Amino acid sequence: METVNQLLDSIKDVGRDAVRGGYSRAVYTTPELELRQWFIEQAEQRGLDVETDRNGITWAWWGKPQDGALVTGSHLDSVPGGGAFDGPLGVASALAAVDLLKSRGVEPRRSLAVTVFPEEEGSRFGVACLGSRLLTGAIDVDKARNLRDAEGNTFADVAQANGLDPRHVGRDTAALARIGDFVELHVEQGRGLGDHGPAIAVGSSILGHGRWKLSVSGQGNHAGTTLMADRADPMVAAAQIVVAVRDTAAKQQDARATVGRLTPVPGGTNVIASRVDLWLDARHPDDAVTAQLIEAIYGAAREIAAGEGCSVSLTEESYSDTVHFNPALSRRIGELLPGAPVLATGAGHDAGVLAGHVPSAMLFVRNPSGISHSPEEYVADEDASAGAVALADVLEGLL
Ligand code: HGY
Ligand code: MN
Ligand code: MN
Repeated sequence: METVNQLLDSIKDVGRDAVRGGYSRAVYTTPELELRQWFIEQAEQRGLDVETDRNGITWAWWGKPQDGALVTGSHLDSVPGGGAFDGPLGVASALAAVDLLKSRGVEPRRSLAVTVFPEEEGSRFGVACLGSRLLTGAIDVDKARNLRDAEGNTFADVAQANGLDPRHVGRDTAALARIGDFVELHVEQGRGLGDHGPAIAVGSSILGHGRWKLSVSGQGNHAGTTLMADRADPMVAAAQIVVAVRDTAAKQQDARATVGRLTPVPGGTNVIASRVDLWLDARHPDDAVTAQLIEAIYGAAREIAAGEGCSVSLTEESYSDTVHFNPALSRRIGELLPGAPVLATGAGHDAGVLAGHVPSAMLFVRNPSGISHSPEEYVADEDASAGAVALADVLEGLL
C-alpha cells in the first residue's frame, strides 16, 4: 500500500490551475469528482466499505456502520489556486493510518470510518463546510438548496446532477449518531509548529469566523463620455471600502478581515460599473468583537459609498462561533502524542462544525512557511509521514 506521500503524489496533477497556480478543485467539478473516485478506489483497495450519504458525505467503513464509531477524515475540495495539502493531507493520512493499523494487527473494538466532506472551502457555493453544516442542521436547507455558484447553478441542481436528492439534504441524526469521536488531521495554516521540535500539534480551538457580502451600487455609464465630476462609480467606493476593512481590523488586536473577492458588474474595461460586489471574511476569538468589527466596517462603507454618490448593502452569508475542541478527547490525544504542543487555529474546519454535536478534535502537521490557501503551501515528506504515524497512534488509542 502507498505511503501518505505516495498517495499525495498520485493526485498531484489533479486539478492543477495553469492560470492561478496551485489547484482549483471546487466541489462537484471534474477535478474534485476525480479525487472522490480516487478516494473510493483507495478505500476499496483497503477493504473498506464505501457509501455516500444524502448530504454527499463519503464514508469508508472498517467494520459495519454503527453508532458511536471512530471517524477521521477531511475534505478534497480546494480554494481557487489552493495548495496540495489543505484537505487531501487529512484524507491521505487517514488512508495511510488504516494501513499502519492493519500492519500492526490492530483489531478495532469499534468500527472506524474515513470520511470526505464536500464543499469545506465554500469555494463554489459560498458557504464554508456546507457538507458538515447540512449533516448537523447548521444551515437552513432551503438556503442551502438555493445557494448559487458563479454560473448561477443552484446547489440543489448540482447536487441532483451528482446523484443526491435535494429534497433529502439536511440534518441527519442517524449519520451523526455514527460519530462517537471525530479526529481530523490537517496541514497547519500558520507557523505555530515552527522549524524545530515536534511536527504534530493537537488543536485546541477555531477562531470564530464569518463571511459577508457587500454590494456597492452606483451609476453604470460609458467610460469615455462621462466626465469625472458626473460619476457615481461603485468601483471607486469599493476600493476605499477595501482599505477601510484593513484599517478597521488593524486597530482591533487579534482581528483579521479580508476582501479576497471582488466582482464588478458588468465588468467591462470601457464601462463604469453599475455595481460592485465584494466579499468580506472577518474573524476574531471573541464573537462579540467580530460583530462590532462588522458594524464598524459597515458604518465606514456606508459613509464612503455616500461620498461617492453610491449606496451599499451588507448581507451575512455564513458565521461560525469560536469553537473549543472536546477537552477530554483532546487530553486523551495529548496522552497518545506525548510532547505534542497544543495550538489554536484561525482556519475553519468540518471538525469545528461537528464540535457542537459530537466529541471532535484536530491534529496539525507542520507547514514550514505557514502559508496556506496558496500554491506555496507545503509539508515536508518526513512531517507528512510523522502525521500519518501520529494519526495511527491516536486512532489505535481510541479504537
Ligand atoms: O476558510 C477557512 O478557514 C477554511 O480553510 N475553510
Ligand atoms: Mn481545510
Ligand atoms: Mn482551507
